[in-house]
Amino acid sequence: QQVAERLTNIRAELDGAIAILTMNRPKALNALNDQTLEELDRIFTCLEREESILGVIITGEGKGFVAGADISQMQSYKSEEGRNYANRAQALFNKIEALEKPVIAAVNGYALGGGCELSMSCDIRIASEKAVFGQPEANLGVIPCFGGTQRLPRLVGTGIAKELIYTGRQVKAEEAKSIGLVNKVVPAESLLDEAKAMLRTILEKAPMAIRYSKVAINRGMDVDMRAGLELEKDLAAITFGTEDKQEGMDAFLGKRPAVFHNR
Ligand code: CO8
Repeated sequence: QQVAERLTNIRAELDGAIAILTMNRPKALNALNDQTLEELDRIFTCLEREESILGVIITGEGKGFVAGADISQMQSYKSEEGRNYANRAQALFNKIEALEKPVIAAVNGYALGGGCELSMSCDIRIASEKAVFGQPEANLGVIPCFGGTQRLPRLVGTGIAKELIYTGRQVKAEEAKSIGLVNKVVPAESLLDEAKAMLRTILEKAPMAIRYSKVAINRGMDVDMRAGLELEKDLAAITFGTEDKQEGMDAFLGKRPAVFHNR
């Protein structure tokens, strides 16, 4: 609550156990300036600690989700400042990706450059029909460096990632879905409801099963198959030791709904 009150570029609201973060600097299509990065960082530090918040949705106000890093701020940067900026944003996006709670990007409009990269640090992307994705950095003489050269090929494959990064071509929602960049395309007016509905479905499951699935998938993408399978085994063993595992299996066999307690 205290964090939410001190924000200027992001609106943070609670809907039950779901935190809804709305990027809210519509005059600049929610471009990521220093202040916005700092606010996102503060929010995610809080989300890591706050046990009553179980899932997160990130969306944008106006016609932008996030139209990238703030170009007016970067205009004067030279090599070292560019590296520092990339370093800072990468650390933040890693933190978002590593949050042990499900995070959905509800992409309402332009998700370009750092905005596309922000959406890719979330677990799942739901796009409104108005959403537009792209990595236009080459137009500006730089490369995607908030994780785009790494996360985009992991999501869509190297061939399409290279095409999008080399050409800077913008991709509308339906095409983004066809290449695997987004999970689902929905009408603009139902975007937030759809994101909440998917998150609620996830939150009905055993929380530790979701958390360890996320850890297994994310860490698994960074290591070879053998190491990933070892990790999967270890995390599975942890879930087999939980009360929620017993509840889930007892409930199935007892033909009743499970009630999970995150234990
Ligand atoms: N940064 C700063 N301001 C922006 C940005 C941005 N990324 N995007 C839009 N704005 C501003 C515009 O300047 C404009 O401001 P003003 O009203 O004061 O002129 C306002 O938002 C509205 O934008 P437009 O008038 O351009 O709106 P349109 O509907 O005509 O166009 C577009 C929308 C197509 C989204 C267009 O605004 C655009 O192309 N924006 C830039 C997109 C872009 O290139 N993003 C990538 C930035 S680079 C990045 O994210 C990664 C950086 C990696 C390097 C970092 C290391 C240093």
